[in-house]
Amino acid sequence: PKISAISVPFDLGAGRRGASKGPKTILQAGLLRGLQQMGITAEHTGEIKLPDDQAAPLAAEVDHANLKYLAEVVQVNTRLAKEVSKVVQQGHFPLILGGDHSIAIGTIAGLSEHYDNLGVIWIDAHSDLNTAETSPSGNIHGMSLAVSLGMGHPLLTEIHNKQPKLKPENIVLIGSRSLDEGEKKLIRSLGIKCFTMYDIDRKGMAHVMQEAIDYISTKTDGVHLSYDVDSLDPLEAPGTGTTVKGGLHFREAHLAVEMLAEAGIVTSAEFVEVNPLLDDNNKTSHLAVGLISSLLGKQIL
Ligand code: DIR
Ligand code: MN
Ligand code: MN
Ligand code: MN
Repeated sequence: PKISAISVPFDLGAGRRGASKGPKTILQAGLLRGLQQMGITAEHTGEIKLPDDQAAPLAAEVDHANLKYLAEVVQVNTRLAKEVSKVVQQGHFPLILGGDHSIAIGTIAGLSEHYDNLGVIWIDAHSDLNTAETSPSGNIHGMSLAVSLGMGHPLLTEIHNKQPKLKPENIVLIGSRSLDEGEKKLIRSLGIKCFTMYDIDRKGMAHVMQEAIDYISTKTDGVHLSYDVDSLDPLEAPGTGTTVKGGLHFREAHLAVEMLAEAGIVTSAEFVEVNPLLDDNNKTSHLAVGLISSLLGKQIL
């Protein structure tokens, strides 16, 4: 299908500013031109409108509840959910360009309107399974997957109505290496499939991806790929807000999306946490373009 790229220039869900500039630098790195050269029809539907100042008073009120910029996060994600839903309705493939990872709340909310059993492949150094009660930071980008499971502040979980958006058995985490105590407990208690860096080292990325694809494809009616670039090793992806050593190598990161392309199961995707202010010559934006191209079918030969 046609690719509809949606920019979300939002970074208040993260602890540091700059991911708001990610969509522009990813586009400037030649994303659409590259896709067109592959024979793919791709359009840019535009930018999701940023929160207005009206959001500020509510935000101040709830900052104490360990949910930083709650009102702004709610506004942006409500708008994003509508846009994503519209793109699916049109029969196009939603490709969301972040922005910090809090935008997964809106993406998944919009998708959930169209899928009864949405699968999510979450490639990230983190699991983003915190709630206000377990979060060490109060940053909502560390809570987006929990919100999609129906856990967290009602203003977040009730975005775009349907509740919960996701079932724990339809999630696969890949690349995890920085998990908070509350997140580990949740992964264990809900039985969420989790391939940590240990598993990737032990079994190899090809084996892990095959297991992930087999696990998720039989029981879901659509698969969303949520790709946080901090899953990569900081040597490959320096332009991101919360780097963690010991991450995916360049080829492992590409193999993951190449195998997803081959399996033909992915129905939507988002690439998040590219922060050009922390980057080295837009290296991380170019990396994102390479990963997106591979996901959409680019092959070496
Ligand atoms: C940490 C960091 N677990 C938190 N999370 C990040 O603040 O909740 N997620 N950086 O991508
Ligand atoms: Mn159309
Ligand atoms: Mn994340
Ligand atoms: Mn992360």
